[in-house]
Amino acid sequence: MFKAISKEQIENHNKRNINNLKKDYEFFLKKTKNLGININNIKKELKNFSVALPSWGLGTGGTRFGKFPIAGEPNNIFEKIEDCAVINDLIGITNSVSLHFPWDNVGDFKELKEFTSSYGLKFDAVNSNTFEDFKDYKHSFKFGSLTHTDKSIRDKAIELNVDCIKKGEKIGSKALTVWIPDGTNYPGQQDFSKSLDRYINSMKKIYSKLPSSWRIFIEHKPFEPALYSTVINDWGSSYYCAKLLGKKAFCLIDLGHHLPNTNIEMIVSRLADMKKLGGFHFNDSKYGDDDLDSGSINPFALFLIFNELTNAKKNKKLNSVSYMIDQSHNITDPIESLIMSAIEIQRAFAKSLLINYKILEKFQKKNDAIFSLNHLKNAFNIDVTPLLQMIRYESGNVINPLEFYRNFNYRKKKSKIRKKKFDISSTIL
Ligand SMILES: [Mn+2]
Repeated sequence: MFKAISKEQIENHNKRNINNLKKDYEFFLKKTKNLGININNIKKELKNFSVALPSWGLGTGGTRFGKFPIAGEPNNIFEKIEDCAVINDLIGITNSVSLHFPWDNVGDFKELKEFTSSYGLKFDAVNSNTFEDFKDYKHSFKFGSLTHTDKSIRDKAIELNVDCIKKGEKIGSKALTVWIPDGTNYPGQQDFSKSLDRYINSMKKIYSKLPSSWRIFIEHKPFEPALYSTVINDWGSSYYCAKLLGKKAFCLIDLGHHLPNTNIEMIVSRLADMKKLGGFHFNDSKYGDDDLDSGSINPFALFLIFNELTNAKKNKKLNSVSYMIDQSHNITDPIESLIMSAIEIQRAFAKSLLINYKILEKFQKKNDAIFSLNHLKNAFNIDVTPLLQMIRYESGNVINPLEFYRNFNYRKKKSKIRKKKFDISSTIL
């Protein structure tokens, strides 16, 4: 199988780092053994863990104030797949890519699928874009898409979503994620109830076109681009719609799509109980939306989310949950951000596996707030880095991926081949 990084380069890197890792891992094993933790079971769970990469996260992001591309960044979906392959070869937990249409349109989907498979990658959920207008459109989504007051525009938005499903089928996707920008900027601009009715009717039409093995994910967001109201603003609206649509419809939690201080881990627990938790878009945020890297601001909150997931799974309350990163990289090399983010997500999951729920339950029954928290903190405070490194080593990936990537000079090499978007002298290279 063709891979982005040669086995020899990976082995050379690992040879240089394995002795240090062995010492750290031994210490980690001793520590966890003293706590009565069975690492073999945890390793098995971690080896099954994967998080999808968003095709749109591979290019440099930006804000409305500007965008600062870097040399060697990908120009099309094929080049983005190459970058995803580099990430997956290094860390081994990102073997699927999520596409966004019409951004990722290609003439030949068979070719794209084969190209992607050649790197050992597959496709995750497909995403529809009804939040901007393209040149060839005869309609406009300025005042909404699936909830627009004009039926012909709603029909266009439905058509675009059905088109996503058809493209997704060609590449082996099994889910459609729908996020709409629909909402208002002025009180009185829209009848809240009627717009929700229009959403449900539009979604029913999309749902009716969903293949039997597929799922549809509803992604909520409280604000932006609409700044007064949003039609699918929170998990309650999302749950209501998913429930109405049927058993193939689920809620998707994008961490950044919540107002500050929202208790997201509690939403996770509720949706798991209601059997409607379908997936995640991971990122972090300080003020709003999803523009910071996963785990960069609040790793403890990320751990608490995985605590709910791990607990729900133990209690057999969890359906299959789809994990994806959804974040914008404005000032970093997206590959580096995605490597670090995927590992932070894996780290939070690993730490949640160190929690002993029997012990926690004992403290909870006694209403012992401090020892309950302390039990979670004990798991959170264990450094699982050697465990994650050892899993990468044993799986043929790289012990220190960021260090390897810096020395690999990937962007420099690609800047000579890929179309230049600007003068190289102004890059971060
Ligand atoms: Mn998202």
